[in-house]
Amino acid sequence: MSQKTVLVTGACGEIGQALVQGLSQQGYRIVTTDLMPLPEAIAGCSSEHVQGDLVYRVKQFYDYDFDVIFHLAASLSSKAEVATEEAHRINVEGTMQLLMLAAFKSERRGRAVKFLFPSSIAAYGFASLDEKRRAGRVKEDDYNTPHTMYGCNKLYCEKLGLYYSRYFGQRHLDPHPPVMCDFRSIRFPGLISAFTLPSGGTSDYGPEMLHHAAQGRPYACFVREDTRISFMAMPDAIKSILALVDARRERLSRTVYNIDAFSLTAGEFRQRALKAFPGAQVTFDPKPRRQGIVDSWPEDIDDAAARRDWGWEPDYDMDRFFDEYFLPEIRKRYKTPK
Ligand code: AKB
Repeated sequence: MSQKTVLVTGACGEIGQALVQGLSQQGYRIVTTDLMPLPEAIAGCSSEHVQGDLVYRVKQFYDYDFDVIFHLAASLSSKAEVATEEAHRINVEGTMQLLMLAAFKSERRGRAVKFLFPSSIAAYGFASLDEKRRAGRVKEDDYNTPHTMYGCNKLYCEKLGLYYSRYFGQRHLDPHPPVMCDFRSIRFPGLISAFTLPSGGTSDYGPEMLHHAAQGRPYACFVREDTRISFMAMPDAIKSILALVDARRERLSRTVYNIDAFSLTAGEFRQRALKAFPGAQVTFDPKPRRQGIVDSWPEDIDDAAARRDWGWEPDYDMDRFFDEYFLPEIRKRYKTPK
């Protein structure tokens, strides 16, 4: 079988770096793009790196023949709230231009370009904390009322993906409709990597607290102790992307899927940090704006559709996440004694 060529945008971000490593192990030819130069850890995995602002670079990608586009570049929730127009430009314009490229190429070569888009629990929004607590496990089509620019951007891009993969040109009812692109999206919870730190997001308190504790640095958590959302180990996030991209189209009943691993409060994060690193100094100093964002996100996610359609199952529940992934890796990284 010929080697597949893929594009990874936002390759220097947290998901980007882990995904590029995963794709490289699977033998893909990988073209990467990001505002930044590639970090050393993944430089050898990329056959070509295009550095610069994606919105102005997409035209250049019309010369390539990608089998899959992994569009990860984004301005995350906290950052997007302080630079809303810029976030809209990055999150929406960049996605729209790549979807147009995928649609054009799919029709032109008569074979669908797959388009993998990481969406987020930020696509949800609750009117109040009370509503969040009552909602429990949330399904994909419920509470689609995001409170943030980032959440609005993600939800709208999910819809754009559906449009370009089904209805673009309104030729889907033609006797011989053109080949459309194959858009697939996952709504991710907060992600935690032992190797990289997030920046610009609002679920960042989880990984930040753990990385600080492991380094013996004090951490003031910007949300209340009782704040609860879903989290996932980075290896599971990569596993989900690779599984969804490989899933047979006819098995997929939707374009957008929830996935879930475990849910815990900021206070439980602190307990775990103290247990692993007894000298850890974690305090709580809630910041109203960031607190409001996390309060609008679900406590728990219903991922039944992903489990049914493409066999989704996380490898790491909460105990396995700490005991078998995060703590062993982080101790090596920061050389923390057991
Ligand atoms: C963020 O906090 O913005 C992201 C997300 C939950 O999508 N990590």
